[in-house]
Amino acid sequence: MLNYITSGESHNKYMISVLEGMPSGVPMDMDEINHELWRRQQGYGRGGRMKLEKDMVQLTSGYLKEHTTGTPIGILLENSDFKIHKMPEIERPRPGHADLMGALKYQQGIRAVLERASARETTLRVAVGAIAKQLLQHFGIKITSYVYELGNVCVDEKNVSFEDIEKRTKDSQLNCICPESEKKMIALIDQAQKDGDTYGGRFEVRVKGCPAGLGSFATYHSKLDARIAAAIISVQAVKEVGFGLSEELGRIPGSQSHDEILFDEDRGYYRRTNNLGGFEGGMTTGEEIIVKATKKPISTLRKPLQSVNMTSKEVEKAAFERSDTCAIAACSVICEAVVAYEIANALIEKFGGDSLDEMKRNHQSFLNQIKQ
Ligand code: EPS
Repeated sequence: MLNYITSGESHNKYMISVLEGMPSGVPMDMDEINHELWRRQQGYGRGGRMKLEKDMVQLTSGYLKEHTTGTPIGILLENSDFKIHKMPEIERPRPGHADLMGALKYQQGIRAVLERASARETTLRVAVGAIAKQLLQHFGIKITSYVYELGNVCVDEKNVSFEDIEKRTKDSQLNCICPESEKKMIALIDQAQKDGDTYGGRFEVRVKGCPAGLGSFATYHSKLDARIAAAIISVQAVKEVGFGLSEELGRIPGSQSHDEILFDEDRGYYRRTNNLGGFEGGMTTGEEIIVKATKKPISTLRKPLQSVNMTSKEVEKAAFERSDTCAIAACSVICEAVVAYEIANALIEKFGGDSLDEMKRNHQSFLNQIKQ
């Protein structure tokens, strides 16, 4: 099984992660890993920090001759904006951030909390996800995402294909599939910037090529959809997650909800529709995985909300420091990464984790079994 931990603060010198459980023999394309980090830095509405950083990682262990060795992989990223020891303490917690509860619980001030709670930590999660993606490609599994809602603008297109998403998001500044909607979203971000306000948004993550039978109905912790949901919610500022038609399933009858079962000699069992987003009983059905998520607006506001000075206990406006106006495009890329990690973990759990070749043999044998 895979496991990883991240360590590091937003303005400290290094961010590090250790990923254990990757099988041996997986070719690692460092350009591809760093390209994913670049994707995370994009998106209209990002703040000044992204101009200071050129996020790149080094693999410091578990990697030899461009292949994984099957031992723990060390991941190292250096922050250009290293200044944590010179940064002032903050007295006025920002509503929506980890500031208040973190300071009350750990008693080390707000600075110590926000530096770790910052979404800068997701650099490492994207690096881990990029490594996971490199494993997944050997099993024909691909992941993409797109932003479909921001403020009152919504791309309401049903049945957009995976390939269409890949093609139509390519030149987008917001990882969006519709240029007209994107223009309106950008106008909202511009207005928010003028108003000292921020935006979140909604996006979809898709996984194509996942075999049926990953995860299990047997226990709550073996349900793969539950693991994906927890991983997505753990991404900074994500407040909602769903699968397939998601909240719409609460409004329509069963006859319009469930995906009828068909069989074909070549394909095995398959479905005409995919309303449940690729999961039944916590197991993959072999259809595309469709995850939907909502990110709340960035909580650092240039026109701050009311707060309380933690020293004087006087009512004051919350603190402001440099931040983004909108990071929804980055969030969709981050969530691709955390989904990639969960799928890779389930794949290793099912098909064994010593070497890539062994996994491939086990994978093929299972595919033959479920076609009969
Ligand atoms: C982030 C870096 C941060 C913020 C953002 C995420 O940079 P700085 O705080 O130096 O401007 O842009 O962090 C937050 C949104 C947050 O609430 O902490 C990054 O690399 O993604």
